[in-house]
Formats: sequence, C-alpha cells, structure tokens
Amino acid sequence: MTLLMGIVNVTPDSFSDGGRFFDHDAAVAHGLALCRAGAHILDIGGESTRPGAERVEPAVEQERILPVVRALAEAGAVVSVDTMNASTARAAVDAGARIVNDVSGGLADPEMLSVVAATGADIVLGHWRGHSADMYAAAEYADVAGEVVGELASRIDAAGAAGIPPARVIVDPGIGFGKRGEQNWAVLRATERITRLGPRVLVGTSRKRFLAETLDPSDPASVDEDRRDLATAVTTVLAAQAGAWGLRVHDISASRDALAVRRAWEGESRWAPTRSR
Ligand code: PMM
Repeated sequence: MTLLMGIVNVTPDSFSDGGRFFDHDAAVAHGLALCRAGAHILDIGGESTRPGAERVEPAVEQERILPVVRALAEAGAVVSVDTMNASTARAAVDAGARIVNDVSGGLADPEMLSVVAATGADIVLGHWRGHSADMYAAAEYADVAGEVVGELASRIDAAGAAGIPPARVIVDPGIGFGKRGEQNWAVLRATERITRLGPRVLVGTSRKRFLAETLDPSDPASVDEDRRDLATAVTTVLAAQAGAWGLRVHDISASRDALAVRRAWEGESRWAPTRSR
C-alpha cells in the first residue's frame, strides 16, 4: 500500500498555499480535512523551504507549529514535523509527532540525528545541498541520479552512526532541492534504485515548479494549481509503480483517486464489478 502524506504548511509565505493556513485553527481544520480525504500522515511545517526563502528562528517555528502538532496528534493523526532544527524536532515529538521530516537529511543542524535517535521517532532524510537562499548554487552534477543515490546512502550511514537504524529511516530524493528542471526527472527515474538502498522512500513533487515547466516550458507561471495537482497525481502513480512507500502531496483526493485507479488496473481493487450481460 502506498501512503499519502498531506501537507499542512503553517507559514505566512509558503508558495503553494499562499499562507492560508497560518492561523492555528485553520491549520488544524485543514489537517483534519486532509485526513478525511484519505491522508495517512500529516506533515506539519513552520518554515518555508521555497527557493530563496529566509530562515526563521526555531522559537518562531515552534510557536507556529506546536499547537497544531498537539491538536492533530490528539485527534488521532499520525503527525510528521517538517523541520531542520533539532530543538523543534524534539519539541514536536514531545507534542505527539511520530516522524521528523528533515529535508536537509540531518545536515542543517549537527544535533538533529542524535536528538531524533533519542526520541525513538522515525526520520525522513532528504537529499539536500544547502539552504533555500542559495540552493541552486549547488545544482551542479555530473550524474545527478548517481550522486543523489550516493549522498542518500551517506546520510543513512550517518543516521546509523548516530543510533537510528535503517528501519526507522525514510529517504527522500529532495525533488526541487538544489535540482533544476530535467535534473528532477532524472532523479525520479532513479526511484527504484533509491528503493534498493533499503529504507522506505518518500517522494515530494507536489505543485513544484518543474511540473509547471514541463506543462508549459515557455510560461510555467501560467500553469495554475489544478494543472499542477493533476501532474502531481500522475507522479504519485508513477512513483508508487517504482516502489515508493509514500508521497507528500497538497491535494490528497487527487492522489488518492489516482492510486485507486492504479490498484484497479493491477487487479488489486476491492471493488467488484457486476457482471455485464
Ligand atoms: N518539499 C517541500 C517541503 N518539505 N519534505 C520532504 N520530505 N520532501 C519534499 O519534497 C519536501 C518536503 C517544499 O514544498 P512545500 O513548500 O510545498 O511544502
């Protein structure tokens, strides 16, 4: 079964939801709606990682997300916290989060891996080559897929050395993080190779710029949210096909339906058609 991770951004500047969910009550309501739509996990973040974004202080990040983490965990959701800060990870696990989603793979904060090791939470290790403000400076690769696979393997080793066994690790190729247009497709084509590293694989393509560039190379900004969501749902199916464990998406219902169609195609559907006469 492929899991869907619904995105709850509690930021005033996230490119993808326009900061609509900064309000705590609205963020909780959005998370509950994602669960009703079929999300298996909710990923709650308080720091935007969009290209060019400024860092926020951990205290500000925690003020934004902790009440939301607590409320959604108490409501029974499996909560993941999207943070690069060890102090935020620790506080979020104390508030009920079960997964720490670190897009930097433990590189941004030297305390992250040891803190997560001590909490017992699972960790998402993203492929990353630097902060959002200058992430494209590091987007130089001779073999992008091979380098992503190799660098993820190093992060799995680093997690192991800090006391986090591979069974608690989820790796993520970091689509859009220090990767331009076609480089993202080259990495997605390597999904199966990434699964062979051992840990579960999470993929996050949702609404990202490379999808808009694919749909309208001459004017990506003109590609609206509906078209980005449709493209995202197609990548959900393709990533599931390639062995991904989970997909991190904004529009849960589109990816949920896309996965239902895939299951039916594979003959795994529980829906039994009535015999036609
Ligand atoms: N992308 C974003 C934020 N967090 N976490 C993981 N594990 N993988 C991703 O690809 C990822 C992430 C940026 O997207 P957003 O601002 O729309 O949430």
